[in-house]
Amino acid sequence: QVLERDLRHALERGELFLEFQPICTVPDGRPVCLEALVRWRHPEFGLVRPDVFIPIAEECGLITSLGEWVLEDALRAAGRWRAAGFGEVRLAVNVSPLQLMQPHFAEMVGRELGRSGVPAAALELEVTEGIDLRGRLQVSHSVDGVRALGVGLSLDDFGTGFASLSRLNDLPVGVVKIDRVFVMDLTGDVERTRRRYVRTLIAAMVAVAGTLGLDLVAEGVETPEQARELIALGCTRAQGFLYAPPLPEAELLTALTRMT
Ligand code: G
Ligand code: G
Ligand code: G
Ligand code: MN
Ligand code: NA
Repeated sequence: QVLERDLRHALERGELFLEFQPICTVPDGRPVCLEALVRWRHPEFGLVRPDVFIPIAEECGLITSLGEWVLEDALRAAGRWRAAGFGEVRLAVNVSPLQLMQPHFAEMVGRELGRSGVPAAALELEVTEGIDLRGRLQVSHSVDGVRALGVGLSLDDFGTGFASLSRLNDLPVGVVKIDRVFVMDLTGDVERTRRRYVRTLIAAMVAVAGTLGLDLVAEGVETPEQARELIALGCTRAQGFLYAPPLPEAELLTALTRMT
C-alpha cells in the first residue's frame, strides 16, 4: 500500500530519526541506559508511529536495512554522549525477530560496533518474542554470535507474546523488561483481583530475576504511585514518562545532566 511504497524511500530521504528514552535506577532515578526508538516523519501524514511501520517493514523485507540504519545511527549517537562524559550510560536497540533470522546478523552488529568505536559491552539488544522463536537454528546462531561479541540481550515486553519463564533459561538474556500492561494495572481504577494478580506476578518476576541474576526493568512507569509499588515489590530499574519521555538527541545531554 501507500505506506509500504513510501517506506522504501524514507531511509534514503532521511525521513527516519531516533529518539532516546532513559532507563533509570529506582528509587534514585539515575539513567543507566538509553533506549533508541525509531520515528518516521512522513512528508504528508506527519509522524507515523513504529507500531504502524515496523510491521510493514517486516512484511515487505525492509526491516533488515531499516534495522541496520537504526543500529548505525544509534551507535553514532552513543559515541557522542560517551564523548560528552556519559560513558557509563549504555545503549539499548530494539531488534525484530526477523533480523535475528538473517544469516549475517551478528557480523553486521560487529561491523557497526567497530565503525562506531562503542564497546560491545555498552550495547544491549532488545528482543521481543512476538513470534515463536524456539528451535530456530539461525536465531541461536545470531544470539550466540552477538553474545560472543560481548553485547547484552534484553527480553522486551516480558509477560506478553511467546516468551515464558522457561525462555529465561534457554536465551542468554541479562535483562528482562516487564511489559507496561502489568505496570498499568498496579494502581488506579483497577479491579481488586486484577491488581492483586499483577502484584503477585511482578513479585514472582523479581524473585526469578534475582535467582537467575538478571536485571529487571519495569516499563511504562507514569506515576509516583506505580513507582512506589514497583520499588516495594523489589524492582530496581524503571523506564517511563515519570522519569523521561523518549527524547530527541538534541535534548539528551541536558536531560542526562539534570538526571545524573
Ligand atoms: O516508541 P514507541 O512506543 O512508539 O514504539 C512502539 C513499538 O515500536 C515498541 O514496541 C518498540 O519496541 C518498537 N520499536 C521502536 N523502535 C524500534 C526499532 O528501531 N526497531 C524495532 N524492531 N522496533 C522498534
Ligand atoms: O515495546 P517497547 O518497550 O520497545 O516500546 C517502548 C514504547 O513505550 C515506546 O514507544 C515509548 O514511547 C513508549 N513508552 C515509554 N514510556 C512510556 C510510558 O510511561 N507510558 C506509555 N504508555 N508508553 C511509554
Ligand atoms: O514519544 P512517543 O510517541 O512514544 O509518545 C507516545 C505518546 O505519549 C505521544 O503522544 C507523546 O507525546 C506522549 N507523551 C510523551 N511524553 C509524555 C509524558 O511525559 N506523559 C504523557 N502522559 N504522555 C507523554
Ligand atoms: Mn523496547
Ligand atoms: Na516493551
